[in-house]
Amino acid sequence: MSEHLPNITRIAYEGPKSKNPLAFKHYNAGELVEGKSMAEHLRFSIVYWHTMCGQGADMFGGPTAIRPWDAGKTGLDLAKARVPAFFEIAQKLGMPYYAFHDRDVAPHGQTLRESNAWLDTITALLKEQQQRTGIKLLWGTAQLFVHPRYMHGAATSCNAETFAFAAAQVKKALEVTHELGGEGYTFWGGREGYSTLWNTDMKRELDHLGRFLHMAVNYAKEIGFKGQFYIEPKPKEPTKHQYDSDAAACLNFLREYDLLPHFKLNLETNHATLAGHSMQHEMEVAGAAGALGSMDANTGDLLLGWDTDQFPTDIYLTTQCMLVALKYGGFTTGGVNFDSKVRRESIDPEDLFHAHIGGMDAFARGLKIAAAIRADGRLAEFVKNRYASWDSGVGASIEAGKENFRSLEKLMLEQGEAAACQSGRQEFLENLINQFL
Ligand code: XUL
Ligand code: CO
Repeated sequence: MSEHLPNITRIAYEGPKSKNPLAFKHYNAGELVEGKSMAEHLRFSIVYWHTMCGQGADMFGGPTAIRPWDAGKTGLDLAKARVPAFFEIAQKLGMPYYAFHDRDVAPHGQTLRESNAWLDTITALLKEQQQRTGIKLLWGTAQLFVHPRYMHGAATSCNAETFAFAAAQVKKALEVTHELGGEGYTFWGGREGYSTLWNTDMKRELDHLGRFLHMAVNYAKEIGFKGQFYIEPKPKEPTKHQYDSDAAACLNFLREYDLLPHFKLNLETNHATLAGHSMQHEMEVAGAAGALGSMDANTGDLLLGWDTDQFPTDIYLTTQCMLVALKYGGFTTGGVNFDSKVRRESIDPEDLFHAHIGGMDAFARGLKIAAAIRADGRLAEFVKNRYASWDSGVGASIEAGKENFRSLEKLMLEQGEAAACQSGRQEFLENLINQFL
């Protein structure tokens, strides 16, 4: 196989003192943390859409990226040329997983039949590359938002035939994901939401979305696909109000439509911040509901209010993510999926390497720091003690369901006042965390 980037070899772990920009300083795949290798904890994944299709275009200007494998090609030829280039990058980065949309890997055809045929052609190439490299599919998805037919949404469109087309597209994407041994399948809302309530029957649209997801669950059973289904919350962009706005809204929707047994959440950092939450909050909400599935790792920009999808480099953030992940038993079906893109001005293929190396190192550090905080035990001990009043006496009795308003009123009338509150010690705890960074 001819290499596109002969000057870049397999990225090695060289340790924190290395000055080689094309080496890992912290991500040491085989190193054990809490008895499991870093690779097993983090289950890194690279995405096809940003890595191969992201060309640096924005609302004010066209593509800027230099991608030698793209040169002079269009349509299916371009799609074919991208497959080996993608796997070369993924393999050199030591990525165990990847993720894609149907229309990232293969182009839109004139008809559904043509699109499906092209997707089959590319699926065969993806399969060959997976076999050659050992890289696996973390999850597949269908792109239900670019084509004009999806202008009003897909499963939540006012146009019933758009719903039908989306169903056909997801059917095919599920088959392809299954064919490639995908460990999951993700639904991100795309345009499942609304721009104005003046033209929207929200209840009807939500019912349709529930029905659509049940059809997916049923079809997966029919073809024997056992991968994990995920919903990826996002509050806005492209629509003003997306139905899957945050973790809590998704969980509520899944419960209301009896879908919770079939779905977990794929949480994305920049989506969390757009929703006015921290990623730690979103992960905690999902984890507490037993629905922490996977994460789309990236970050927003404090000064920009949109989905900038930057690579994560903030160790405070990755430490928080890994603390929650470890608390809830870590990623099993999911992983740390870099739904991140290089900046428009970072035009060289080499920038794709700096970006992913930085993200992987940031998460490896976050993992090590989180494990150190857990081994130290002071943080967990503090939280445990803060709730000590629930471990005995009236607290234990309330938790056991043995009290009611009358009994509690009686107790407080006898005592006259509740026990004094103790300090929350936020600053003490912030200092404690900083000791590990
Ligand atoms: C959009 C986004 C998507 C999903 C997959 O903001 O995050 O790329 O991850 O459709
Ligand atoms: Co995403």
